[in-house]
Amino acid sequence: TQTQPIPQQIWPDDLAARYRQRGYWRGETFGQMLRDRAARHPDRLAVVDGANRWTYADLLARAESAAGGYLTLGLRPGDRVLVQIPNIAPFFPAVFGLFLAGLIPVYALPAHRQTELIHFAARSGAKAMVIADRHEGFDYRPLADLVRAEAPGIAHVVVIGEPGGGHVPFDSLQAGPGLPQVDPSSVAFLQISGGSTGLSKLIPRTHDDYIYSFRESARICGLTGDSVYLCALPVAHNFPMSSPGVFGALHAGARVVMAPNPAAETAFSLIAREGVTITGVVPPVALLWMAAAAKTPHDLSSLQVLQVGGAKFIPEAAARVRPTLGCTLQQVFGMAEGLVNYTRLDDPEEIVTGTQGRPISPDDELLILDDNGDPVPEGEPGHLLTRGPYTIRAYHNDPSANARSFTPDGFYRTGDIVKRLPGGYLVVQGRAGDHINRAGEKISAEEIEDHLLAHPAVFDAAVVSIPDEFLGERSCAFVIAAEGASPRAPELKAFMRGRGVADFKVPDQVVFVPEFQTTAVGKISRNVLRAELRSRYLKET
Ligand code: J2J
Repeated sequence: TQTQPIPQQIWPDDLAARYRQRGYWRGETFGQMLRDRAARHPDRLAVVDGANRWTYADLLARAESAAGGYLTLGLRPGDRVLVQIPNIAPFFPAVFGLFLAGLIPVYALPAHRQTELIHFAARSGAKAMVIADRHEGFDYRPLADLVRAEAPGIAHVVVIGEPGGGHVPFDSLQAGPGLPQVDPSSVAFLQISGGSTGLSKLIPRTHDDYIYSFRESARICGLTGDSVYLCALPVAHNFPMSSPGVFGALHAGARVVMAPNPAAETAFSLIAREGVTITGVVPPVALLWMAAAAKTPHDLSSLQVLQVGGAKFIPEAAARVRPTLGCTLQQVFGMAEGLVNYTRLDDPEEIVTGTQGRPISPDDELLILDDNGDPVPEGEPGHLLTRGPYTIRAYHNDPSANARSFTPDGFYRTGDIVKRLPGGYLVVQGRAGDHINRAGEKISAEEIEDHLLAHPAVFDAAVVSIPDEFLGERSCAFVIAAEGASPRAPELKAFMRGRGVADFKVPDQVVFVPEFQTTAVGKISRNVLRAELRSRYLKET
């Protein structure tokens, strides 16, 4: 099943017809979008990083070379290609090249390591990888070699920068004889899910649905050809990619500035130098920026909008954005599976600081249900389910996750507990599922438990989220040592790193316990156990 083509039709015919008829899906592909922008304003700057300043015409020319080169390597339209590229300008020719060639990027984060990458490669049936040589002190080429050794479907590793042995230099890719027609209703790429249970799932997004989401986001966020968007979070994240993110900026004919990291010093100097007008960050980054701006004055006069999302931004912090940074706050509550909510730029202060916004589309259908699946009264908290013109109907190649995460009539169970205020504004109250939202990075408790259980000195492990003033939540692993063993926290952390997982998944804290006391009799669910451990920990500290 791994190399099966991606299914074409994801929405039922009647809904697809409605989304087209209402002008949401316009039959445009990523490739056409770039060609059109390059034709309309070839000399306008499209993408800037520390080393490059490329116009829309430059970007198209580089993307066309890449597209031809990928096909010359033997890749065929519909093939999946694992992409692990940090915030550098060549991200754009690399992925637009894939789009133009009808190839399907699978976006990994720079933080992912071999265990995650091998899973993405296997689940997607990837035939190639595109990576950067090094970034922020890490060499991605040996990592790609590890992945290739375990994922034999990967025939080529294309490297931006110095290729190293056995790899294809990105700069050697040459335009070829003809590029395929790409169907706008087909899957354009696979995004990675935050991962609520078990391993991350692959999210199939089509040209039609994704372009709708960022075109409309760009309008809601006031982007024009004069806007300058700073990409401060890792570009492969759905938020900086599409809300409105880098693609929304390019759709609007604006300029994208790539920040190598979200540190205040990095971001502030780019804001001043490039005249950045809008950027998006997670709450801990917003807190750091506010602290840095309060300490030393910086020229942030060009910045009009700071978007904050990915995790809950508390009202007290939200209220400090304008006084400290001098710009409008926009809260963003979104998910890579689809639905995105924004506070609007002209909303009153109490909406902007106290809610996580309202949906993009009039055709976003939202249900807020109690534990029995019945609608809650207006203003009461409940489980959020959604479907609509840019929310997926199924994960790629994952029947058991699909059975859990979608209702028979196609609603996605977000796992979020929200309440809805008059006007359709949502307030996020919490999560039903067992994941840790660590500074916007979603970590599955089950995935981490499975890694810890692989250690011979661990008898049992339960991973829970603990409130953290700065990160929002941090991860805490409760561990029962195996008979006769006495593992230490640093040893277990080093063990997890050695297994090749993203560093943000390594537990922040390890607490050794003799047993998991439970009040319930018999076998209890992991969810109940985690809830008990969490409340016991919070009581004791
Ligand atoms: C509370 N929880 C939030 C918020 C997301 C835009 C913005 C964010 C994401 C994202 C995204 C939250 N307050 N403001 O894809 O396009 C939590 C919810 C949600 C989960 C999705 C976008 N904003 N969350 O964060 O796929 O629990 O997408 O279901 O990484 O993050 O995570 P993810």
